[in-house]
Amino acid sequence: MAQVGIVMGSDSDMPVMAKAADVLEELGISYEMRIISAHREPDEFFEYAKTAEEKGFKVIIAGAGMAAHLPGMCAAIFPMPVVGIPMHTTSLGGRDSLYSIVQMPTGIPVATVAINGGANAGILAAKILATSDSELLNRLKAYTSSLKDSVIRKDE
Ligand code: RP5
Repeated sequence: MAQVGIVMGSDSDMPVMAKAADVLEELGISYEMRIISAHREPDEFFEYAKTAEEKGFKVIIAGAGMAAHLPGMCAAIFPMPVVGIPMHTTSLGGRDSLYSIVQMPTGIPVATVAINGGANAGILAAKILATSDSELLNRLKAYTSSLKDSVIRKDE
């Protein structure tokens, strides 16, 4: 059973979303990845969001661009945390995506990472899961230490 659902609005989002998946794999977290457009296939989207809890997801990572309603609509339906990734766009540089995802109404938050912040979305999802998984927390600590080591190496 997958712990994390990764969902994106288009296959054009895949290069960014794959970075979230890479982090989850590195940390030993199971995930299911889907491409579902909330606008182009609303029935499929609602089915996905409504069944996400019974499928066992503890977090959803949702990425979309432009009028990026997918993460917010996941948060409206799925009762556990949703991490949103705004996609960079050629017309407005991703500000359209960012504002669409981050400006949620009170009561329906989306934990929004930076534009194209796929890796950080994976890390944030891992940190959420680590609040109730001490072994994962240890793996996350090792991951964070490895980042520190890489900074030190660059300084030498
Ligand atoms: C959004 O529109 C998707 O998330 C994607 O970022 C953007 C463009 O989609 P395509 O026209 O490339 O399919 O729904």
